[in-house]
Amino acid sequence: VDLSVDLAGMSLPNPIMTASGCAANGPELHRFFDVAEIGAFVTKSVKATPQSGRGTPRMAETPSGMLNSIGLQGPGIDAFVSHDLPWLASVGARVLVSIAGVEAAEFAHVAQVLATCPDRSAIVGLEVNISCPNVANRGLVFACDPASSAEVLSGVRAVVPADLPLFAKLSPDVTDLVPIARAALDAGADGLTMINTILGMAIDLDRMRPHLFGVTGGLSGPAIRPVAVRAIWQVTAAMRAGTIPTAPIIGVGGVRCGADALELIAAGASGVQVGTATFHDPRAPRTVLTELAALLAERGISRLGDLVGAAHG
Ligand code: RRO
Repeated sequence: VDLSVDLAGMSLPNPIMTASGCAANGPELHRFFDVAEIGAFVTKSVKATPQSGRGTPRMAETPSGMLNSIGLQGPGIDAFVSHDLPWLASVGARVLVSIAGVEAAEFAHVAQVLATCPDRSAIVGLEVNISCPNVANRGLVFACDPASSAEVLSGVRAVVPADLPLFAKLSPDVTDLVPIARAALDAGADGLTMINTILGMAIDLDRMRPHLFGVTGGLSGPAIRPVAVRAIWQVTAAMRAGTIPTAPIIGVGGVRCGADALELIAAGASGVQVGTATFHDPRAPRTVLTELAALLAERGISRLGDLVGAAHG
């Protein structure tokens, strides 16, 4: 089975990736499987300066998924390019670097440093995280507003070479993703990643207080897979109808097994990220890859591309 994919110039041996934030920047996961075996490694979103994130508790398990209010903890771009990225390059990983910021200029700064750093050749693309539910741009998640989405994407596009693919990571917290997708693509995104976590919260009945220090957090895991399917379907349908430009979609949301990955592919995704499942089983991304290959073989499909968007008929 030929699992190779070309996502807006990102040439990958297979479509499976980690999901941003769920496997830090690699070494922990590499103890469980060779991170160069999956299509790409997606980093925790990196911003301009080091940040310790929000107060604790900032993770909560619910019966239907995981809630987080990490608040963009990370080493900052300088430590990322001097420490984290060289390690990923040394093990042969293809790196999709997730970038973030509190304003458009911060995203552009981080992108510019990456575009000119010594390990640039290990970077296959940038995932522009405009959808963190725990980082508000004047009270608004960038990806819930077309103009804010466009401002970030055009700022990043202006400082990176045309051959560095940009994927805009979108939020599920809007009923219609099409205007946001259009704004991001028109402003210079080459593809879309859907979806980030859904804004939620939980209450600790013993303390009679919100579970998370930050009150609200992002919900992930199996509960949100139908929301990811809806988002991917909605944007793919608009691309097929010609109302927005055609571009590759990376699907993410509650994928635990090969069949889950295939569902996102059938909705229109040509890449698939595995996130929350990694907390239960660190080998999850590698297992999803094996299961997806077996499913395609069972169905007599020789090329993955034949199933992308297949459910649209
Ligand atoms: O760090 C976080 O709190 C976080 C981010 Br940047 C994100 O994009 N999605 C999420 O659920 N948490």
